[in-house]
Amino acid sequence: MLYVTGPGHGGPGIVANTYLEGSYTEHYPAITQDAEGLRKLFRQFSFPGGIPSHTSPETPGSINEGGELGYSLAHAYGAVFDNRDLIACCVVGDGEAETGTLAASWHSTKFLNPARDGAVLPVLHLNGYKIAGPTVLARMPDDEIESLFVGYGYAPVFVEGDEPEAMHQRMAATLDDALAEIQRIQQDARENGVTKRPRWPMIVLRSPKGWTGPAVVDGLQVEGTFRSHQVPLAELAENPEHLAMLESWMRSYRPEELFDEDGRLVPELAALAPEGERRMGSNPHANGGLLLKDLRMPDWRDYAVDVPAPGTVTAEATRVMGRFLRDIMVTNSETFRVVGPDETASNRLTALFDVTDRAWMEPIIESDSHLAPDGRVMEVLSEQLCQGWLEGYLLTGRHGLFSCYEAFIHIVDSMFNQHAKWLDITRDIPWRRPIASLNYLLTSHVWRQDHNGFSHQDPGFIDFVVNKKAEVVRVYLPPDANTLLSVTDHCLRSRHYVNVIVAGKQPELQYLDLDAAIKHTAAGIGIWEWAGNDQHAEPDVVMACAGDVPTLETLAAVDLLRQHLPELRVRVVNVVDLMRLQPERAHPHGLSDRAFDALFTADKPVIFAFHGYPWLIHRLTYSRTNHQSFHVRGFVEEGSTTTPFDMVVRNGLDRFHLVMDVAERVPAVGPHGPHVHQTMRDRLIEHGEYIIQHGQDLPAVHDWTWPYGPATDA
Ligand SMILES: Cc1ncc(C[n+]2csc(CCOP(=O)(O)OP(=O)(O)O)c2C)c(N)n1
Repeated sequence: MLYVTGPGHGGPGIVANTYLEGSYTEHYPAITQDAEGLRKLFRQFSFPGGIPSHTSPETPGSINEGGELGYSLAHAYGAVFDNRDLIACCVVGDGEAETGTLAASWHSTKFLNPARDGAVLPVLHLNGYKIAGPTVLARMPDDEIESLFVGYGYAPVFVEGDEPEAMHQRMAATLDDALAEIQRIQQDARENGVTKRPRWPMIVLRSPKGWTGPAVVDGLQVEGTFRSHQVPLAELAENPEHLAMLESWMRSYRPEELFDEDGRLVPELAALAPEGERRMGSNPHANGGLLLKDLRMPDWRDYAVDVPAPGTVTAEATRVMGRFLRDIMVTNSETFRVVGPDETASNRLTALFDVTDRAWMEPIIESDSHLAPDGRVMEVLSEQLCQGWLEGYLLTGRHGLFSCYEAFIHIVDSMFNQHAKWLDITRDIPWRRPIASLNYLLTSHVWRQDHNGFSHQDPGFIDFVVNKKAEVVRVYLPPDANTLLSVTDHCLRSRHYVNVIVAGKQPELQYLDLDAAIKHTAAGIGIWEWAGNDQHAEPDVVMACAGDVPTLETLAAVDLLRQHLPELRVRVVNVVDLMRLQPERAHPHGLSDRAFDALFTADKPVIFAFHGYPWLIHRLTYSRTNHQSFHVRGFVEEGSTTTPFDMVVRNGLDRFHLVMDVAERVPAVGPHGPHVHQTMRDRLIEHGEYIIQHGQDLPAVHDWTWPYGPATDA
């Protein structure tokens, strides 16, 4: 049984109980089970260098950081998927229940298979208030609450009152009934097969906020009101009356009956707790790295696309990746899931449906496609729910991938934030074991949204990701299918990171054969010798690129440069691992200044075509020797419903603008500059005329391929 506590300040509940059962002291030996240990436990609470007032990574038995409310129920469900013997009891605060993520999470039962998965027992705690006002749910009458949760598919049972003794008995009996019902549901499904979605039990607990705390403080009612939130008695050092109230409040729990003279819990109470791993603070599911096993991975090389010469054949990178994921799904049929907001097929990971379906416990009708109770692809149109489920799944020791439209991954910015913090903090907690990385595939990206337009165009998630500690974030921009395969393999084997992979799903030119892809992704950044002509001297210009579309535009620009400025020495540098751009002191993947200067030169112009917002490249490279020569082009918020090439034109990332940059900025171009510039300007005008007439890109653009033959001939 896993305990997940959602409400704002439920943290002390789990800290206190893990202390009483002994597991806290095992994790933190300085917090001994005697008066001295008790003192330390109390003193560290909400104190500098101590522990926060909500559950946190330091809390034994917790997989939920309770600071940012809303994720407890999604985490609980994520934890029990494929964990048939696990029950997660999840207390949901009525304030927390107002958040969007929590509101969506109730629907998780539609994806929970009682034969294969464990169960969640939600306890909705209607204590009436959040920080400063009433909660929406608590002011609803019981009949409406009942209708709401029956509508969500639960069988709610109410435990209501304010008399502690009676309430304890009622709660204990209700818990027994709920657990018996869960077992009955599971046994039925496991013995007779899954026929329909069960009506899972849940508990609605109505109790006063600040229950058993000080009733009235300074003439104001506190117990049972919002005033009891967090700190019911303030300024204890200066206010002897408050101090006396605190003492009588604490004494009301009769500690002398609970602890012996040395401050140890009396034996008959200590004996009530379960033993060993059954204790809430010692449950290995709450320290998932203990249970984590490597994925059984097929060899990604077997899925590689044949690339006889760079830039001549096309493939859909994510479709190729889908075949790899399909076989990973087969060999890891209980420990790997793919989540996404209804986009697995749209993102072309369709091969997954050769071996599994979308998880679905609702009725299935004939016209449906790939739905089944035992499906392993988790699709729900709530990015938050996808994220929360996957986090819960990973935190309990399994593996997964979240595939999402690039623009809409922003919906989970804050959840990513919290997860990255969790990873960061747990790196320094010795008893927490590393978990599998959280892997994002961001596709349907900014540069290929021909019909959807501006709403679907935003490459900014990676800007946000790189704010996080370098130790826990990685960003990859594989330019083609083989590099995507290699990056995927790497990410799925990694531990304790957030990996963001940005890759296109449309048919696109392929550049690297298997051998070249292995080398390029291992290095993360490198000169594409076959694309440049600077083999025997310093280049006059470095054409750098990161991302599939910028790589295409850069190579097409290099082709134009070869035609119009054949004397110009051009170097092409491609970046797969964005973190290579940072100095080694800033990120573990960072290049040394020497290595960076060797690639980008100390003083030559660098024209950098980037998938995302240009400022990110400046941010990552600002301290490099040659930074003042970096001219970066990327998405500058010029979104539209237009042709693929027009999108890059509008943002100045196209081949013609890149050549114009060279003409303007590279001294070696000399007097040819204005002429080349004008030729490119004319091409842009032709492009504009053509798309208005034909609604599609010029054949010379659309059908462009790399004309210089196999890599070895370049
Ligand atoms: C997403 C989010 N918004 C706001 C807050 C600030 N906050 C902390 S506690 C709290 C009230 C929580 O109420 P509830 O979930 O009912 O918990 P309880 O009353 O049991 O403390 C709020 C709004 C937060 N922690 N997270």
